[in-house]
Amino acid sequence: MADSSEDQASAKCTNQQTPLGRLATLNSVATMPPGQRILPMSNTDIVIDPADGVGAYISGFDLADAANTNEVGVLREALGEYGVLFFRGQALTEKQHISLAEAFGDININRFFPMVDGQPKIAEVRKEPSQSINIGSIWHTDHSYDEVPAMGSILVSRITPKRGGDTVFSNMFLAYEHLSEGLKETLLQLNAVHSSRHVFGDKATGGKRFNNAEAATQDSVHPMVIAHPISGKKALYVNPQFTIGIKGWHDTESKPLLDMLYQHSIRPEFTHRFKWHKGSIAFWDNRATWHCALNDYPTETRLMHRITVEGEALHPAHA
Ligand SMILES: O=C(O)CCC(=O)C(=O)O
Ligand SMILES: [Fe+2]
Repeated sequence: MADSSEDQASAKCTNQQTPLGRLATLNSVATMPPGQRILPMSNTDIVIDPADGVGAYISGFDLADAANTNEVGVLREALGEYGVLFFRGQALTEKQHISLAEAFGDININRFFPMVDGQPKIAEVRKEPSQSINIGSIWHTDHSYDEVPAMGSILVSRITPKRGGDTVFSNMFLAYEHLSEGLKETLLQLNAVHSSRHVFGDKATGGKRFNNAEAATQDSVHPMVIAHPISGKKALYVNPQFTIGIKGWHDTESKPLLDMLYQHSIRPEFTHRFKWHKGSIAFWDNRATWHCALNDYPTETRLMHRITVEGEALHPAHA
């Protein structure tokens, strides 16, 4: 999430790289563009409207009620297919936010993030005008430094700047799919090393926002191409923030390949830029996407509440 070391500066997302994606609204959902799916459910109609690049806009579903319905499976399946689900016009209390996350699995209490007062299950992602660095400004997938990375996070907008503060997502299914057959075959054989030390450890340069620097000691190794735990689709699983090298390769060998993959993975056609409004929610799957938070609202406060859901061990994809 945070940090802005020189090496990583090029991995920051900027307004220049990220043209405003299609901003589907409930109105545009009603026009039913091609590709849209309507899944009739017991007491509601969930509409899944695939976004450009990555993700899908979901309507016809009240997230405040998620824990009491049997439709969670539809959303889980959509996560495995589209990587991130965008919602508009939701009004979740903190308690409902927690119940929603618990409907998908156990909550992972992030050891580094500050928490919301009185709500240890909710992490606070805040930037005040007095702070120059924001959280998540370098492309990343959360928790890849853990041996069992978290499945995903549900991010709720609490204070939204009048302008700016969008989040950009990138599609790791498409990133993999659009590599050459030769490189795909090579990557299927490789593992990468991920770490939290340089981001959350005591030598991190990202400011004093995070807790428990002494807990940033763990490195983990994951396949460079995973079989997505829900959909089984092949996804590229390295990221500019937390991946520190290819296992068994010298840095001078792995850096050029990783840099190439990083540039490739943020091609505009693989990305979607989500604009936050009151009531907006994004639920992303860490195994299928990267994200990156724009830092373009210097005089305003932005406050998001994030709950992270536990994941499962990752397995390599096979040819
Ligand atoms: O604030 C955002 O848009 C995303 C921040 C981030 O990287 C995260 O919460 O994991
Ligand atoms: Fe993040």
